[in-house]
Amino acid sequence: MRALILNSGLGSRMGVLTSEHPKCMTEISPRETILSRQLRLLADAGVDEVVMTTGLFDEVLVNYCRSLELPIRFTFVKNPVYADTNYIYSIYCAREHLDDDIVLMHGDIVFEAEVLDKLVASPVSCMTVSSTLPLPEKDFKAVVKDGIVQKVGIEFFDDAMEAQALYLLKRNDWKLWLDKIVEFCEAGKTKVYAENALNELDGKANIHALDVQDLLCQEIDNPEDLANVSGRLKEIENRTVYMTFSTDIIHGGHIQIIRKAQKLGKLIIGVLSDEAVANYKRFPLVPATERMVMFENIAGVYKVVEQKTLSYRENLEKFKPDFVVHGDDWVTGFQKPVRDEVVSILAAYGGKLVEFPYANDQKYKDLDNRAKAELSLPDVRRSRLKKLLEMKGLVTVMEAHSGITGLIVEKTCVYQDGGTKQFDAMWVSSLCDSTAKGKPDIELVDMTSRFRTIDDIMEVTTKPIIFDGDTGGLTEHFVYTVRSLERMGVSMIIIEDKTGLKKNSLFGTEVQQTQDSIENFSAKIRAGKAAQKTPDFMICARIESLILERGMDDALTRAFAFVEAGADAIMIHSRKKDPSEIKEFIEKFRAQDKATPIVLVPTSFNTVYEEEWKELGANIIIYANQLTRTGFPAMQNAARTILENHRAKECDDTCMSIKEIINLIPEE
Ligand code: SPV
Ligand code: MG
Repeated sequence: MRALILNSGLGSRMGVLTSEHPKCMTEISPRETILSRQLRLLADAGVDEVVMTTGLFDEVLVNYCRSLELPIRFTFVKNPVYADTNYIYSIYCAREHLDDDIVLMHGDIVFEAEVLDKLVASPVSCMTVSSTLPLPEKDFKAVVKDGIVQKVGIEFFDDAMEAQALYLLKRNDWKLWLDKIVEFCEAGKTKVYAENALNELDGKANIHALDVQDLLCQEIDNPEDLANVSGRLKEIENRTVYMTFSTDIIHGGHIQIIRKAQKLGKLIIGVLSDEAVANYKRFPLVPATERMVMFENIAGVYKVVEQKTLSYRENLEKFKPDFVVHGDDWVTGFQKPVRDEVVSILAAYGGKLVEFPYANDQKYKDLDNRAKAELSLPDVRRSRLKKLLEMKGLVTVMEAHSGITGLIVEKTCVYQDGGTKQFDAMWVSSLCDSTAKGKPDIELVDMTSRFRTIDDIMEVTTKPIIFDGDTGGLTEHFVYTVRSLERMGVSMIIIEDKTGLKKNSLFGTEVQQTQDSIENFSAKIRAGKAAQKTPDFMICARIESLILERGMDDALTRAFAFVEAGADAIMIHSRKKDPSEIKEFIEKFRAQDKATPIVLVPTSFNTVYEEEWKELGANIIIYANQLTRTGFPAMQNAARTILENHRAKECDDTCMSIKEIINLIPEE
């Protein structure tokens, strides 16, 4: 596709403005002339070849075009008799260069980018018309029948629409018109409009009316037109456009949509905060501050701001952009509530949502998968728990004891109030790991087997892992456990201050359990801290004083001693339904220690909401066994139902469909 721009005219109605250069070089804004704007928009629309007819001041014009340094190849054709002919003859002079689809425009037309984009995207030949503007007395009007332009001229008023000499002409349609132009010129009819030749075709050139309504598309004939258009341009150039990005890599698809958005106005980019990204898709590989810098350095981006939540509300109310741009992928699915909110906020102040087709390109998906794969590497995974704690203050953790339960924790996501929520990390529980193996929770399942479970989970997930290390075993063994876990990419081990044959804490005092001495346990923590190789790995000391009914003071004394010994976090446990003792512990601990993370396993005391725990000063909430406790009853029920019914049909309704299983476990 190439453009044909007609610039042979004298532009005499512009007065002194055209005394030294052709009309197309008239300034319409502090930075642009009619022509430089046309050429820039053509280049942006992908038109890289321009045939330009010239006349008076042709040298000035040629030099000017070259000085613009646009990615456009020019062919200049001078109409030698420009003063005595109309542009029909200029086209005739240029005819050898026009065997292509053509964007034809007069050199004095100013239009906004959307008009040209619509024109260039049209699958059929078309002429820009407006159904909303009044019919001009002396300018072009198009007679339109069934959407097809029949006649163009200043004399038609019936069935006519305001029209501008801005066309897209598909090669075959254009050939019909061009042949007529040649016929006219060779018969000496050179002082008429090229449209007079078109009118002889009576609509056979198949030029459709492209209704651009109130979009700017206007010729400049005189100084009044110039003032009017310059005013419109100022208003257009002050329009703002808002887009949100959560990506940590910028690829061609992003640049494409940014370029489209920039055509609508000054582009403000909202970079989604780390916390919002972590909740909404996955932990960001690049922090928000750096992602903002990335976008600031894209040419033509007007402003970059942080968007704290998935909801656009705060930034839309602050910046009141004229447009919000998004891919059309959020029309359905989990982002729909966010979109609905955007639509209603825009409606309140007259903004507009513009949706472009989503670039569902495999190569971009592969890029994202590569980034995701990086999150599962040991170093990257290990360090993320600390980062999440810093970022969110409260981290939620769900139990996983196998690849499939790991995947459930990895992928389960809920959409609430225009936001998203997913678990931050996984807990490899001794109770659930033992139960899955049909063994009691008494440190019977050995470390090799526990590591195997971690490996199964790690192979299919990316989220950080907290490992239930029971008592940690002998100090001499514990140091090796620390190093092995660290090497694997586990983020934290929690060890409890008990010795001898460990029993699950939820038995409480019903079974014989021995609490370790503060000295011994502190020594174990110290040895573990000395053994680890990276600053990322965390050792959490779990205090069993409340479980074993040794009192609050004992719990607190131990907590402070273990922090002193180097513990990176404290877990306080209780098996009471009433959360009071846990709340009391947090309050008393926080009175002296504001920083050390507090870990809770609210299995028994399960009535408190996460937000309240956060306010009280807790930092990690572990849902320690709910997948195990819901999964196995469902299995027992299925087994019983089949036995009772002597067939599987009755249990079918309670089964996950094969399709769901397949989706849960994708093939790589
Ligand atoms: C586990 O999940 O194995 C735990 C937490 O240690 S609890 O069962 O509450 O002791
Ligand atoms: Mg345990």
